[in-house]
Amino acid sequence: MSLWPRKLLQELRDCHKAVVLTGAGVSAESGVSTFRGAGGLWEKVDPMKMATPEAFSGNPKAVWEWYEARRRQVAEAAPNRAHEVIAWMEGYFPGFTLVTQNVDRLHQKAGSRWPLELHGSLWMVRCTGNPSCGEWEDRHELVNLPPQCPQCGALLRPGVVWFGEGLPQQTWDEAEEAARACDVFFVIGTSALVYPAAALPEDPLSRGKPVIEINTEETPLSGRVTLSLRSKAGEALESLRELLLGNKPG
Ligand code: BV8
Ligand code: ZN
Repeated sequence: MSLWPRKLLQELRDCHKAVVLTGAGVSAESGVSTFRGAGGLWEKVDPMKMATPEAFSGNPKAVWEWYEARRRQVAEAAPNRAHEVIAWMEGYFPGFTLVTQNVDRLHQKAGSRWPLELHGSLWMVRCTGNPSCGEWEDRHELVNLPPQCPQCGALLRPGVVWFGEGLPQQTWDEAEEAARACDVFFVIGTSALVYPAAALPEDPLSRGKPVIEINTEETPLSGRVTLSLRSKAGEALESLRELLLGNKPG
């Protein structure tokens, strides 16, 4: 019995503009820690003590050490089947937008060309100087923590969006625009608790468009979407690709 109803498969084959919103659950099968749930990052660390501007200004070294540990974990990680199928979807659907809350850049490693990174990236650093020297990609091991800006000597901070901080405006605007224009919306591997990202499915839901959730657990969205698959992202997406390519009867 297929996870994917035949009628929905036909709608997907006829779809013009697809949007995929991903969360940490998509990277779980790559060995990258999620935030909530068993073994999640927030089990060991209070987010308000590590993922806020106040936490950083209060103890920049501790915050940097936490982010460095995550950078190291991610640097060893390889994209998994979920990332690969999502990269494949970019070429399958005539219009496709990937919106991610993830900061690990595994989507890019799997070949996704333009993920909208709502919460920034572990590989970006930003000068806290006033005025700031800007933000840039930094992929090497940061030795002396907290690192200093090579231009002005001010502290560098991780280029991620912390609680209480606004999302990058243009990235958010593009994500909202894609959600408003899509005719199918996938929500994959997110607890759908963090706003404003968690609000993105509202528009396609209000327009009666198919909203498909893939998650190993129930979320606040599960009872409201067209289809909520209780499955690992890699498995469900691999079976979807096979069905859309016609390898298996739907
Ligand atoms: C904003 C940093 C306004 C980067 C993150 C009180 C104080 C301050 C703010 C607020 C407040 N109350 C509410 C808010 C708003 C707040 C918010 O939503 N809080 C929630 C918790 C209530 N939002 C904000 O603060 C945002 N900014 O509102 O600013 C503003 C506006 C303009 C100008 C100024 C200010 C900022 C939000 C971004 C916060 N930064 N992280 C980092 O360190 O990584 S959030 C953090 O949670 C991560 O970034 C992550 O992206 C995000 C969401 O988590 P998920 O990705 O969903 O991961 P999670 O572990 O939760 O879930 C994984 C799921 O996968 C689970 O459901 C699991 O079942 C599933 N799963 C597991 N394995 C698999 C699987 N599914 C499929 N397959 C598997 N194999
Ligand atoms: Zn600087």
